Amino acid sequence: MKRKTFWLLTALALLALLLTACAPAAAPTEEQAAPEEQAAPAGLEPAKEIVFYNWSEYIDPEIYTLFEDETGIKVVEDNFSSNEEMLAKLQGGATGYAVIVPSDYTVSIMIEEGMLAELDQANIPNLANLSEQFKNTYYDPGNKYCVPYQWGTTGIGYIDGEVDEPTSWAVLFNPDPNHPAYGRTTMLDDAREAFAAALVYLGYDINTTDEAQLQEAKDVLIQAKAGLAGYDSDTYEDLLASGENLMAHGWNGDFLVAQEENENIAYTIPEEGGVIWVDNMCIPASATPEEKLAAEMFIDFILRPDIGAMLSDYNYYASPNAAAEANFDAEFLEDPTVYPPAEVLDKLQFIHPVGEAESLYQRLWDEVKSAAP
Ligand code: SPD
Repeated sequence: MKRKTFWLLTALALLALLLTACAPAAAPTEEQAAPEEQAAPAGLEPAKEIVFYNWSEYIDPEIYTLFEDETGIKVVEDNFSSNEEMLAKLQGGATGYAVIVPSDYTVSIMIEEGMLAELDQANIPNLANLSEQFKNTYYDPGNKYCVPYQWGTTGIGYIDGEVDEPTSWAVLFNPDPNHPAYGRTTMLDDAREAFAAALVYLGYDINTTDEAQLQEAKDVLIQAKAGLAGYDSDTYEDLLASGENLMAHGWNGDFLVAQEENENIAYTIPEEGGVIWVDNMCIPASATPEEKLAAEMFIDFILRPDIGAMLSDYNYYASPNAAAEANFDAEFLEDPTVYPPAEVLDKLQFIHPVGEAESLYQRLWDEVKSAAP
């Protein structure tokens, strides 16, 4: 076995451990080829139009055209910038969304609150294309409610050559006025991601509910503000590509996409560690039966090997779809920014739901946002 292949398999095995840590064991399922055509079940007509509520710049719009050409169903996209924004909108009673894309811990919260519809897996035969480790995640064993969409990590992007590789989160939390990125750095506008970075820097569990530790994390987040140009989850990679900023807390694939425009963009996970996450396609409980059927057809379409490959080719995130991975080129499969090596994976943690402490995180985050730099 080639060294790189061995390394990739080791990394995926570690990911499997992280993902299934709290889940019961699943019976292995044979991978099967994707059917070429997906027929709608008899008796119910799918909606003619559905709304896909997704993170920004996370899907190739050509996929909508291909889906519509084949099924006649039009997909309209709406975007959110954080799990909390999407959750608040749905908790506030928003309807009309057929497919949403929450991350792992938010799936747990939504299942607990009865906000997700159970999938009719008979309408999603391409589920068989998922890698084994994504069929039995700790937050949705057996894909009862959701189907993994893409996965990735949270770290720091920077302009190589202008900024030394940030090997510690201290570069954000202990800002130095003489650092070239001082005042030209952004952090994600995302409560759980921001607290995760601060907590990992302080050596605490990123899912702590200890109020003293969270206060300490709040203090370093406020301390970081002196060196920040702002909080941004949607355009931070463009601001690096244009040269306006030199450093950003963000998601691995976004930096790789921006690298197309500025080849000096690099990505690293500081030595204290970082976040690993899986985003998922789910159907809100509020979807009508027609929307739900159309949503399941869309999810099945995304799970095709060719469409899964188009997705990663566009957003540069790793795919949970084993059949799609077979279409990836070696350069992508061996890119450590996409598939972290085992020693990095070892230092990554999933964000988990923190129950009643969710509101404490939110209150402290509001205090961070409103504090003077
Ligand atoms: N541009 C799309 C980025 C999607 C990132 N989702 C990650 C959420 C992790 N908390």
